Amino acid sequence: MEGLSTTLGSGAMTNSIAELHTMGPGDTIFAIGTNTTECHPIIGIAMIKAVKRGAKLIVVDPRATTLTQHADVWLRLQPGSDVALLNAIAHVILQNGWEATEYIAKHTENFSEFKKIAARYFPYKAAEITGVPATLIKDAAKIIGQSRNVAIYYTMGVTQHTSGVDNVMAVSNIAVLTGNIGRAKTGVNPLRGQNNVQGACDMGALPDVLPGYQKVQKTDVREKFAKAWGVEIPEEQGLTVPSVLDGIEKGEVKAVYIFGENPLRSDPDINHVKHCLEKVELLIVQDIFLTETAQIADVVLPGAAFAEKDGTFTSTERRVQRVRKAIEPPGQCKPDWQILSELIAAMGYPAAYSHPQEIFEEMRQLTPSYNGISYARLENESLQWPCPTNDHPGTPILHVGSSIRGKARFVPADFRLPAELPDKEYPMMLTTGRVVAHYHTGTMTRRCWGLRGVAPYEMVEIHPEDAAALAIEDGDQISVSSRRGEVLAVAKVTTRVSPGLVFMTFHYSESSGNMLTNTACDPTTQTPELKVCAVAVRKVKSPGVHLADTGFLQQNTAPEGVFHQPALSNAPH
Ligand SMILES: Nc1nc2c(c(=O)[nH]1)N[C@H]1C(S)=C(S)[C@@H](COP(=O)(O)OP(=O)(O)OC[C@H]3O[C@@H](n4cnc5c(=O)[nH]c(N)nc54)[C@H](O)[C@@H]3O)O[C@H]1N2
Ligand SMILES: Nc1nc2c(c(=O)[nH]1)N[C@H]1C(S)=C(S)[C@@H](COP(=O)(O)OP(=O)(O)OC[C@H]3O[C@@H](n4cnc5c(=O)[nH]c(N)nc54)[C@H](O)[C@@H]3O)O[C@H]1N2
Ligand SMILES: [Mo]
Repeated sequence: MEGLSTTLGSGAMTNSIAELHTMGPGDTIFAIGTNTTECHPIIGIAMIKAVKRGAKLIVVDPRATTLTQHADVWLRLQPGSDVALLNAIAHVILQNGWEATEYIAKHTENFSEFKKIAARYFPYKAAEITGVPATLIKDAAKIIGQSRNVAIYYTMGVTQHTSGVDNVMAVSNIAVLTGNIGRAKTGVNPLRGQNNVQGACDMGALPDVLPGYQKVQKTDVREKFAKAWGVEIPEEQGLTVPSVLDGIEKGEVKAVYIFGENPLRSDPDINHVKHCLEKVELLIVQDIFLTETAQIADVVLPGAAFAEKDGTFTSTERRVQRVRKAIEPPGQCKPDWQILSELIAAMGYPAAYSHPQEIFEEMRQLTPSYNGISYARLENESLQWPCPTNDHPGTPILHVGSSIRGKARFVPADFRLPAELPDKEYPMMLTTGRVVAHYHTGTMTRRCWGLRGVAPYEMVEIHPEDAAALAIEDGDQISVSSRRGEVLAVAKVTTRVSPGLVFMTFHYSESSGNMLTNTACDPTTQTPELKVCAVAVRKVKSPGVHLADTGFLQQNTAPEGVFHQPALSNAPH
């Protein structure tokens, strides 16, 4: 299906957030690998409200979250076993004839192949792989198969695996099988993480595409851009992050220019990342703060923050919105577009832009899905792409009447094990993710004393049985180690995780989960398996944690422009 695979390539939601406000009896929300209330709270609250109005909720997550508390069915699977679970759900749907026969006949291809694979995934077999009782798999399949509308939402619990692409395909197979595409309150909806990650991908911040997902390997695409820019466009695809690091190791990558990322905390296996970034000949970092990555850079370029610049952001539902400068950037900071523009000029290309609007105008001429979006229109409204012409109203729902856009292709996949599983030496499984109070590597949120008060240090979730076996009590300082490194953190003894599983974030520099994570990647997207690795846990000392041990007090001197922080004697434990 040209249509659906284009959408998947863009990682965009097929549908719109506001549809959640209209869901109720007869509708189902299928949330898989997403801790929506902590990571997309506005959407998470809309989900819970829909459930209160009578919509059903199915949640697939190895950990208890706020969503699992509201779920009609919670499928508590072993991390990394989603393909087996989803294939078994498809198996039950097919066995009972709940598939959308007419939709499949009209709008899809490769159904017979898919049926063959699904037929092998008996619920009792999937139960052995996933740890989810077969009865619950059948319950979930029944709700999905019999609902009028099913809207699927997924995020990193699905993608951050060596089988990430298979997981995403298995998710969309369920939507296609049940005909839940191209209507309100349905769709395949990956919730994007940052305010403008959708926009960055739309603009070609990916290795293989130019703006608007136009493939760099297509001759006509390269010719179009070459003509507009007056330069030759290389035919070769760019590198993914893991291959940049490999390239440094091999001496093939000489310079790295990082902006808006802190890979020395956000990429797996920090020791390896550090080794590579220290080795590269030239490291340039452009950030709004002097991050760990910036501290080892040869050149630091100070960027301006969101409120200090003009431009547009494209949200997770493909909505392009105008952002307006509210305050002047401090000191020598400049908006990213201006730094890049000056750099291009210094390198001899006469592209002198004076305002982001000029860049937007140039971009939309070359990007069909943005062609009808202009600053003039954005003065009064926001628009969802594709918006091909000046009088086009934008597109809240993709693939309406999907036969026009080509057929949906079933892409069946078999379950594969994660790259690293617990063994004698590292007997527990670690999965990593987020808590509501902090954002990624904490460069911004750990500068807010209120948020630091809510979540001052890493709390490793560990099941009471495991804790008891290791003589660990809630609040003890523990060590978590993997084949790649070791960190100290505080134990949070809780049934949020199952026995054998521990959960950590990557928000805290002094105890970063990424000291431990595995660099094994999905073979297609090179997304690392941040959701599964093997670790060993041991007690370091008790009782309790002292804030000084966590680096919290040392870092507590307020940076310039930040409120001085009150004493934190009553910090939560
Ligand atoms: N507060 C806050 N909000 C954020 C962010 C932040 O750092 N802080 N980051 C933003 C960004 S960039 C992103 S990408 C999103 C991420 O948003 P989410 O993907 O929702 O966040 P995570 O905590 O990474 O993981 C989601 C869930 O996946 C589950 N999980 C782990 N392994 C598996 C598995 O094998 N299968 C399944 N089905 N589930 C699994 C975890 O238990 C967790 O509940 O959040 C965005 N929003
Ligand atoms: N273990 C583990 N690791 C993970 C994940 C996980 O679930 N587990 N999730 C992964 C995911 S989904 C993501 S998205 C990444 C996030 O990884 P990163 O993007 O590396 O993490 P951030 O801390 O958000 O870094 C963003 C940086 O941009 C800076 N910044 C903010 N605004 C601007 C601006 O306007 N201009 C410039 N130039 N800089 C700015 C901030 O100060 C910050 O240093 O982490 C990944 N790493
Ligand atoms: Mo993300």
